[in-house]
Amino acid sequence: MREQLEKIKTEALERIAGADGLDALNDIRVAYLGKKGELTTVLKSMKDVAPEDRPKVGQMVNEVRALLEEKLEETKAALAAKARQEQLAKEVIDVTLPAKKANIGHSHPNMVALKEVERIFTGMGYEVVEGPEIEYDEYNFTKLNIPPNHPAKDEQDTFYISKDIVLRTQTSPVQARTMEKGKLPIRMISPGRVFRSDEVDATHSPSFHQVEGLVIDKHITFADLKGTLAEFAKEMFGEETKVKFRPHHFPFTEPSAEMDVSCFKCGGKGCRFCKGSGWIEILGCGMVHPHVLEMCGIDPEAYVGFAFGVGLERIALLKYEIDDMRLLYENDIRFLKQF
Ligand code: 2U9
Repeated sequence: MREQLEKIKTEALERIAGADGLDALNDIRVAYLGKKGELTTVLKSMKDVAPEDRPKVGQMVNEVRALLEEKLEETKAALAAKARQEQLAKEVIDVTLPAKKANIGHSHPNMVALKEVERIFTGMGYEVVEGPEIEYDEYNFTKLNIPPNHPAKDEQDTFYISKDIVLRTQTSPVQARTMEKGKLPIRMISPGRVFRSDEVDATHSPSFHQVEGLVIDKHITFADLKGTLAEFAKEMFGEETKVKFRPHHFPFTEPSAEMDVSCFKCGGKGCRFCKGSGWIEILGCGMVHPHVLEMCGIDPEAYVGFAFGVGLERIALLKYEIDDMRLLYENDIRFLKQF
């Protein structure tokens, strides 16, 4: 019995030492210490041992069991530690590797131009106000002194949602709504998307962007308008930029004008860029029509104002020398990255 126990012990210890994984180790435990394991079988055959030898043999079986259990635990811990190490080695992160380049887009030339316009006017104390793209006919036309039979109201020029609701054709309704709130004086610009039922070509699109400006206060004159817009032109196109005003007509301003800037490409001498004239048309403007003031709840006897409107795409095309408006709507990152 003693030799049999020694043999079991030596064999089991060898197998434990050679175990290459937790599963193999468990198989060894079952083979020796399990219900039908070799050591358990020895214990069951104690009845064949002479009664006086039983305590001694019993003690030997217990010692072998304790030793095997201890070795099994030790080896289990060692194998688990080894497995952890191997897992960690697999998961190792090289923090010195360069990061993957994120594909992050680029500001649109319209946005670059708008930020510049906003910087210039907020610097002069103007507020930036935005409003809805879907508007009542009343705010888009009536309150701006555009009569029911005006050609701008034709379906060929305006997108109608219903008889009374349109996609705004200008951002002026935002100004009309601000005037109605009655908080005076007003110094505001309203940038945003506008819609006109135009065919797409190099200079037209059914949806484009405007920035309109409005100043309402006491004692405002056309000289204020000229000084403000001349300053805007200098900041936007360069200190040497000159401006000139040509009489024009808009229903919402009286008198009205269009403003040209001296060509920032040739300095006014005349070139391909300004079609030889030395001047480039940039915006429309005028003194707010007294009817508009009245319809928006402002007393035209007490208050006066000036307004202007500029197409953002037009500014972007000129400033960045882009010759086709359609390029601004393709959002090709190779194009956008140039600005
Ligand atoms: C109120 C009163 C008057 C806004 C104005 C223009 C002149 C103008 C065009 C420029 C190019 C539109 O984008 S464009 O096609 N706009 O010429 N806009 S004065 O006048 C206002 C606005 C609001 C209450």
